[in-house]
Amino acid sequence: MADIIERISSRRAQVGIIGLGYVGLPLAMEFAAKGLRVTGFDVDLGKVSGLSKGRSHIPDVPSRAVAAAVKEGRFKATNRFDDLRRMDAVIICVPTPLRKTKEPDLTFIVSACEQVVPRLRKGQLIVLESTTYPGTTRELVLPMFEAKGLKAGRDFHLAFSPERVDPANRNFRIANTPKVVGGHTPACSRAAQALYATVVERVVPVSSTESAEMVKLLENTFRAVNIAMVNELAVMCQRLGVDVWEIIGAAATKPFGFMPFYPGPGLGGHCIPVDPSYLAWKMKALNFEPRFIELAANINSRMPEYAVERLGDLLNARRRSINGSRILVLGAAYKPDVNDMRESPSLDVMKLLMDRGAKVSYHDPYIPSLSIEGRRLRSAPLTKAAVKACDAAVILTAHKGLDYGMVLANAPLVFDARNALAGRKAGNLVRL
Ligand code: SAJ
Repeated sequence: MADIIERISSRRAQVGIIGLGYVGLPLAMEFAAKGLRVTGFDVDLGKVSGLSKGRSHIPDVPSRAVAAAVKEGRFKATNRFDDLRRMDAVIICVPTPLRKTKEPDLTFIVSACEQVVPRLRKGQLIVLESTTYPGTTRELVLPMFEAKGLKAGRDFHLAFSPERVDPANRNFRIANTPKVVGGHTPACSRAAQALYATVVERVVPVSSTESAEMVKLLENTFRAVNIAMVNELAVMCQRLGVDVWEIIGAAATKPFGFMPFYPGPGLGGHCIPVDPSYLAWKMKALNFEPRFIELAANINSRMPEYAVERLGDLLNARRRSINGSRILVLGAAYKPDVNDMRESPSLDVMKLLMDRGAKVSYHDPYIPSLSIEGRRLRSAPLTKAAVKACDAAVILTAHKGLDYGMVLANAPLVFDARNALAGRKAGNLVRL
């Protein structure tokens, strides 16, 4: 089995990546840039044909990088999973969403593994990157792979390595983000470490696949819980009549023992609102009540309503009601400077406003159109006329580059739920 390490270090290894999304495609490009031949596998024929023509569908991956890798034969995209047989290493980067019941949805992992099983052969290394509950690799993936009689650690290698891709992050890319790796056996760990050492500056081995799975859940539960704490702090500060943004800003001057998080109209994205629920589900199956996770989810999920209640009070103070008011929402994406709306609290806020009879329009340079309960909206140009015509402008996602000063100068009321207008004071400006 040492062969795979030799093939990796001599750059003769072929790397297969299943799932060419915001995790898989950047990873494929990194391996290709380091001289390994990469085959990307995806069930989405649109993605496969676009990539084959050198077109990227991931904002963080320029099309010119894809086109060059395809042209030089370092990367190819396919939906022919039989090619998995030829891979020395296979990395599974498929989504792990939640079902409506808030339970883990492992269908993508299972179908990816079902594609691997008939092609699994001696000498291969299989790595799961999809965020999942501790035990998934050992309890679900391993039996599928060993069912044919091959043994992990002897005939093939199996590892878990959590993805740490942060969309739109200009400072931390794959190469300079340490990569945690947990092998099913020490030999599996060595093989996985050798693989990732070709693309990241620092590989961080941990003792098992469960440890690696749990590291990722700690990272993202840490964020969800701390964001919930400052969201609750925002409600407290409102009751106390103090400015939560001032409080956090001042606390953040503490050079040790503090890390600022900021309140908002809710918690979006496909990681932070989702990952802790995978841990909660596993712990409840072990008869353990994950109180922190559930409390954080409860607080975070109530923030859209809280933001709408606050706006209602502000309009009421101006002798207007939400019903019939023209509300201009700024920012539909789940976080600044991305074009992703998954779990975006902005959508929850817009729906709540519509349910209360508001006439809602929105502006988001990253989101040209969206639909809420079947109602299609297009991003309105952010003009002085549009701002003057609304009864309130509501900042829900603080994209860089928007002219918030123009909004403040022209809107009758600005409800700034993200402190986009930090430091500004005006009679028509109210913060969350
Ligand atoms: N949010 C707040 N207050 C905060 C920080 C975030 O309300 O102080 C909200 C955001 O508006 C967003 C949601 O939380 O709606 C998630 O924001 P995020 O900054 O955590 O962004 P994500 O979802 O892209 O998280 C990713 C994660 N990366 C991976 O899972 C590999 C996370 O682990 C990273 O820490 C995070 O990026 C990051 O640091 O930006």
